[in-house]
Amino acid sequence: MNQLSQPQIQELRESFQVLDKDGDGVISRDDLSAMLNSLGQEPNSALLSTYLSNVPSPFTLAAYLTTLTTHLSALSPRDDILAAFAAFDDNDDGVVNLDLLKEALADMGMREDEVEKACRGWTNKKGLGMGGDKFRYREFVDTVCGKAEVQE
Ligand SMILES: [Ca+2]
Repeated sequence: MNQLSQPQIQELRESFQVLDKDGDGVISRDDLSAMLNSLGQEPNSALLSTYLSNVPSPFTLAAYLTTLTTHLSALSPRDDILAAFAAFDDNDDGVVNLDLLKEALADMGMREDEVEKACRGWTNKKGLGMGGDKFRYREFVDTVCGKAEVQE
């Protein structure tokens, strides 16, 4: 997985422009120093060299995107997604209230039909004493991201 979505690229492009203080398309030692200064840091020369030795040179927008894409794909999306659902799971039983979840996803900018489609198949219909439809998120994550087994 090596693809960023358009909104992600746009966001990264904007963050690059913030880092590229003098706007010449390359994040240089001076840019980095100025950025750290603006964060209240006073970087010494050795620290700057350490940062810059970890990134491609010249550190252009293309290099920046490639570097961040590599870092992003190294994260574990499965755990991130599980953690996001678990925040709605008060009694930790692997299901969440579907209405709450729908609201949250809508808040995150998902359209209602997208939410319906995403939740279909992992939903327990409302039953007596159930207090509303439930979404079986653990099964959902297992299906979408694969089980937690380590491969390789
Ligand atoms: Ca620059």
